[in-house]
Amino acid sequence: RKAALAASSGPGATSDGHKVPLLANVGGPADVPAAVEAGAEGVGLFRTEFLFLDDSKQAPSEEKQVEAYRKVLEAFPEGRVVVRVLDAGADKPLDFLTPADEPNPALGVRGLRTLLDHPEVLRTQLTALAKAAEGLPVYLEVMAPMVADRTDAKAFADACREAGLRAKFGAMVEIPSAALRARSILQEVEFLSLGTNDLAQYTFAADRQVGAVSRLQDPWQPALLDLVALSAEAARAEGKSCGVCGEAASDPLLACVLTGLGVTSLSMGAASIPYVRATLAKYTLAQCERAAAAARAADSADEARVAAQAVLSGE
Ligand code: PYR
Repeated sequence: RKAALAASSGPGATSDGHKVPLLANVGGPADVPAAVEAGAEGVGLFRTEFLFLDDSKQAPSEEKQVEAYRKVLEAFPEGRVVVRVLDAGADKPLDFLTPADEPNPALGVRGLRTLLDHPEVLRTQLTALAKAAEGLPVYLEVMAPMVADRTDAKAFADACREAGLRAKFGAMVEIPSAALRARSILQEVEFLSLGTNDLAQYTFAADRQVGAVSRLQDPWQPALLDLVALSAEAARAEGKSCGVCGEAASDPLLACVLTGLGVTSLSMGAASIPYVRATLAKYTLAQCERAAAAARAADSADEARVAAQAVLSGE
C-alpha cells in the first residue's frame, strides 16, 4: 500500500485522464505545509473562522486579516485558493455577532445570514482578501456559506463587487433549496461548492452534533447523492464548476462516486489526498459514472456503498 501511495503524485485524475483537482481544506496558515506535502493542487476550503476566535468582542483588524490570508495565498503560486468567508453561528457562535436567544441556532442566523446582518464585517473581510491577493499570481475564489437562494447569492456577489475583489465568487450548497435551485443561484455566481456535512444535516433534519441520529449523517445516503447530482448537473449546464469540500470527498470510494456524479474538484483534509488520488487513478470516468448510478439506485447508505464497490471491483 505504501508503494502504491508513493507512486501516486501529480494532479488528480481518473485512469483515462479525466482531471479532478484534489485540493486541501485548511483552517489557517499552520495547515499549509501538510497540504503542500500531500501535493494538494490548491486549497478548496480555507476556513477563516480561526481569525475570529481570539477576540470575543470584535472582528480582527483588516491588517491582521491581510497578513493571515496572504500567508495561505503565497503558498500556492499559480494554484487555486478557495476562501470561505466567515461561517459564524449555530455550532460556531461568536458573542459579538450571533444572537444569544435563538431557539434553534442551526436554523437561525448563521453563515452568510450573519454577514448580511453585519455588512461591515463582510466588507472588511472582502477588502482584506483583495489586498492579500494583490500582486500574487494565485487564482482566488471566494465563497459564501449557507446560501439559500438566488437573493442570497446576489447579495454576496454584490458585496464582493463593491469591495473591488478581483476573484471568482461562489456559493456553498449546504441547504437543500440551494441544490434544488442551483441553476438559479448560478445566474449570480461562478461556482458551487458542496458542504456535504451541513447538506446532510439539513436534508435529513438530523443535527450533526447529535450522535443518536448519526446514521442520517452518512454521506452515502442516496438522497444526498441525488442533491449532489442536481448541483453538478446544474453547474455543467451553465458551464461552471461544482466542487465538494465536505467530509464526503475524503472517502476514496465515495470520491470516485462523486466524480461519476459530475463533481469537478474534491477538497479534503491533506492526509486523505494521497489515498483519494491513488483510488481515483484506478478507474475510468465511465466506471465512476456506473458506480454513481448504482449508488443512487440503492435504498440506503450501506447498500449504496456495497453497490458502488461491486461496480468498481468488476463484480
Ligand atoms: C460542510 O460540509 O458542511 C462544510 O462546511 C464543509
